Amino acid sequence: ADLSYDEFSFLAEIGIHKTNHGCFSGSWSGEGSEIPAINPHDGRVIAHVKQATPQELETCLANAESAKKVWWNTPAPRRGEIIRQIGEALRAKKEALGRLVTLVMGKSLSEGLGEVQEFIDVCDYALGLSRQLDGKVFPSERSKHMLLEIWNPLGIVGVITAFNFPAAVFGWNAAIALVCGNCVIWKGASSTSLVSIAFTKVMEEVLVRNGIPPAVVTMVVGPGGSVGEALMADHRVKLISFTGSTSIGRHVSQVVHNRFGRTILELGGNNAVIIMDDGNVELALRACLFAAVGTAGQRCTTLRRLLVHNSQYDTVKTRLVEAYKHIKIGNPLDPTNLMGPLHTAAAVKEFTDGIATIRAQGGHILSGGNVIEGPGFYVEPTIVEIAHDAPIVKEELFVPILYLIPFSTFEEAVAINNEVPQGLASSMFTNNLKHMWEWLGPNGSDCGLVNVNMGSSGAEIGGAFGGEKETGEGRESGSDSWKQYMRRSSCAINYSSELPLSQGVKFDL
Ligand code: UN1
Repeated sequence: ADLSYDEFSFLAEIGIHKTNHGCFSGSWSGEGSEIPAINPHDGRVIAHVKQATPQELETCLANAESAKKVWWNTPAPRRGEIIRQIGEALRAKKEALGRLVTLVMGKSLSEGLGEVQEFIDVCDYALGLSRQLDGKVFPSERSKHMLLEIWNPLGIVGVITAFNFPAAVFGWNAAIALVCGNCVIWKGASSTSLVSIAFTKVMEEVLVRNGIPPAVVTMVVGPGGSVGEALMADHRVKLISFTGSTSIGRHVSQVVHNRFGRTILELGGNNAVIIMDDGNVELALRACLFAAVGTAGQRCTTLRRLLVHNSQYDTVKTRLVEAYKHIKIGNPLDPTNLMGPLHTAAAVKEFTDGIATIRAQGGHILSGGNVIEGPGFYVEPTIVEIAHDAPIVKEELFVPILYLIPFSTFEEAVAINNEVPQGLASSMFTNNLKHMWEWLGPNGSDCGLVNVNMGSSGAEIGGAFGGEKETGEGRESGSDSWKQYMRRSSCAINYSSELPLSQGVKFDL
């Protein structure tokens, strides 16, 4: 067959072959049907992957169940040391892994490398955390009693990731879940399965080198309808961390909560940046360009709605339309290109359907709006003028379409920011302290990520990442997100010779 595999010499370096096993249960297998890995740049097949069957998923879970006690009895600082080694192994292969992310996802090379860097950073973060998984001690109301809390691992954590961040989002979850003493089972998007395979191989090598059962990290590539459903429904998987669309996320929530499992849901965003009358337009334009066009508009934090104060509207509009003419689009492996293709042919259809709906709802296209002819899934980055309350503006189109919306007051801007069902990322450009603090407080943005004088995307790992409303629930990565990957044991200890009851209750015979 016409495989482009041989054109990418870095693939062999990171363990990717022409045909790959799509299941790691402690050893590699793949009994299911074969799927192609398609290069979004030219639509050609890079390599093939043999998917996992539900039976192979079962092997993963059974092996993880037996590995979990070894792992959770490994002291946390030792776990941190092993995660540090995973970070080192990623550093050693950063160039090839970054290229792989770019090749199969289609994001620019700088962003592909950035994903590997984000995984490395969160490994360092987890190393620090490994000596800080602390509980509290409380004063007891009873004499010679002690109240304290101990954080224990959950067991197995399932991580289901999307195509747009095929490595970094797994990294956030895996590094934190592992340092907390959990085993991790990973189901990545099928279309980026080569990334799941390559990163799992890096982790396998480190675990084995340290004498840790490799089933501490297992991985499946498989259809959502069979393998995905079985993973979500399984009682051994105590937490499912899911990244994807709101509609699938709603289903995941129902399946997992129905069995009283836990979820972290990172679903759709509909992110706004507000440029106030005193906002720095130079800064804002640069920030908005990356936030709207970076990753070809396929981040959950992508800027979708740019709200501009009337006094600055015409300037921003003219300058932005001009800037869009200079965005270099093309093969994302060429580092001079800022924007690559969309990820799939389905995304191109989402773009064309979206443009048709925008036109039908009174939207006016200022720039772009077309599919770029030729092989690969390329479209023009697009700017649209449309009413802030048009129905299409309330939806998340996962493509590079930016809505330009004017406003006249701070209150109006905040109301528009908050009027969509999603609540992930937001930002305001202002130098007015009063407006800034209002924006961060209860009368301001209702999103999980609230920025000032920067774009909506590109969050650092140190904060807790996540959103409100239809964006889902829970937080990943930094701050105290680790607590979601553990169960809290509240412990009451009596070291007296008496048995006083709490609340002064008497119960003596
Ligand atoms: C996502 O799009 O799924 O803040 C996550 C950002 C990235 C993560 C995006 N660090 O844009």
